[in-house]
Amino acid sequence: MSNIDLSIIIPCLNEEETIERCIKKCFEIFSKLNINGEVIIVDNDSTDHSKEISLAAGAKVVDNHIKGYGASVREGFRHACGEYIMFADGDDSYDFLETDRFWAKRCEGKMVLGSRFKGEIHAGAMPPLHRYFGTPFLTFILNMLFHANITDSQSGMRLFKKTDLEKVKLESNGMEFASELIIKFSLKNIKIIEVPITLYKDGRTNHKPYLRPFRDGFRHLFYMLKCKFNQKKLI
Ligand SMILES: Nc1nc2c(ncn2[C@@H]2O[C@H](COP(=O)(O)OP(=O)(O)O)[C@@H](O)[C@H]2O)c(=O)[nH]1
Ligand SMILES: [Mg+2]
Repeated sequence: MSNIDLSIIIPCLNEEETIERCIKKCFEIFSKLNINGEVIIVDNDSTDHSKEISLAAGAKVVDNHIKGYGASVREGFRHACGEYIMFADGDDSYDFLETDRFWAKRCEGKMVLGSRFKGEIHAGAMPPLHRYFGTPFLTFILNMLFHANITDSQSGMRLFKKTDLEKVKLESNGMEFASELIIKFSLKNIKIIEVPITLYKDGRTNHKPYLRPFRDGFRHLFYMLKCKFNQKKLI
């Protein structure tokens, strides 16, 4: 058995400007909580210095050659040794020092989901289209179809027990992975509890977000409908 309490997974594609700051915050929160933690950076053939910076900052680096946010987080799961697993973005938009809120609520049979809508969204952190339409709309549909009873289905900061993760079979490679995890946990009666979190404007200056609102919005929607039609097979 591993003696790691918490594995933090960070999917990373060319985040050399922000990844070190994220990793440092993870180690800071491990020592504040007095737990054994590991940080796993899942890199998708970054062409900048993300990998070298991550290794120097003390993280484990995993190479993933299947492109996509979902594919990368799932690859991180395969390498995680902790009793609990958390993941969040590497663009410094989520604050890893808020991990204590998740840790305080950790529990077998529950996922702790960070809700930006119950917390604070800083100016410029989320485009108005996502904030006032896309995320509330996808959350509404997901709640309606799967009774998840949440406020932020697209939140990228989540914590759960590794043994709960082992109960679900995941398949998404793209951003629709965010919906897939909520759907599959809900179908297994793993309750989702929310904690308020803060969303900051990301720390990047050299590239735009990877999320493409229309393409990814439709992928979420189609994926939810696909799961609803196949619900019996997924339980
Ligand atoms: N490894 C890997 N990471 C990715 C990929 N796409 C996005 N990411 C990472 O996933 C996180 C979220 O991406 P981001 O562009 O901030 O999405 P948004 O904030 O939802 O618009 C960041 O840490 C990205 O570096 C990918 O294809 N591969
Ligand atoms: Mg981002």
